[in-house]
Amino acid sequence: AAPATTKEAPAPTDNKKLVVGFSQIGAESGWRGAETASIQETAKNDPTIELKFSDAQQKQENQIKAIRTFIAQKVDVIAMAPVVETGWEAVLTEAKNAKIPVILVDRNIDKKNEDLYTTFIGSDFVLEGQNAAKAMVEHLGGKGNIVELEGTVGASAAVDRKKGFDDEIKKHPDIKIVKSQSGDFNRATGKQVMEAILKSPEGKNIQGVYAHNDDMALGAIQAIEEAGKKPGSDIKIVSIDGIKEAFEAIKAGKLNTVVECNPLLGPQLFQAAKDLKAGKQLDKWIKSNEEVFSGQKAIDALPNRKY
Ligand code: GZL
Repeated sequence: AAPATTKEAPAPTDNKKLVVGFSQIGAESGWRGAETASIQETAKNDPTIELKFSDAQQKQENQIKAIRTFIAQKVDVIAMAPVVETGWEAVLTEAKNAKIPVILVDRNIDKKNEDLYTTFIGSDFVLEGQNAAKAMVEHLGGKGNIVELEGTVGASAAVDRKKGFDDEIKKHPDIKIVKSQSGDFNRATGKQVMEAILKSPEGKNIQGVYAHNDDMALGAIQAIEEAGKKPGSDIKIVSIDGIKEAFEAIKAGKLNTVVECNPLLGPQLFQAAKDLKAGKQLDKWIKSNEEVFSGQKAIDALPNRKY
């Protein structure tokens, strides 16, 4: 007779996993891709976490739908990167009524709705804008005309990076922002906007470009080169994020300063979710600490950059 097989005793049922629903904006930039990878990898490597991930393809209504689905699925925690600051009151009130805590990641919502989320994990965008302006002032020697490529209209990262930069530039009367337009945090759109500006009357006399993220800066660099000018020397360029391609552009002399904005928020997100479920009190803002990179400092940092 066949030897009796010793059936493995069923593994003890895992303690219930912590179920986190995450509504991601989309895949508009290298930074966004790095953030998605960080969140998905952190969850994959943590057996106590179940991640329900939704990509909204840049549409707020898709984020709202995803949050409603998470509520229906009775997830433990809802997390999201809100594409814009407004329009969240109804759906986040539904989450509150369902007693599901909400964690904001990398973008914030209107201050008037701050009772509708537990914590914001992300950067100080006003400070990033100020740091970008200080670098630009230095690169221009205190005078010149600037083009500003803004992020997604209504996104907290764009609103605050603009505020931080423009308020700092106002202290320098010989520096003028001659054109400010959204490139939607996207490389192709940033390039198209820069091409059009270079062809316009203002475009004849530009000494600097401030881009709210590296992807639009890299698009602008292409447009400047195609217009026969030298990015990084004829036109100084300052951007925010710190993706590897921006460090490589600094090394190639085509970009002058990048202000780092940390996308590797997976570990902080899931730690905050666990702390919440353990009944711990979270700070209202879990702030990312970041650096500013130019010249040799950027070149030396390049080999160690993780995104
Ligand atoms: C910043 C994030 C921004 C990045 C862009 O926290 O919201 O969105 O700077 C991304 O690259 O599109």
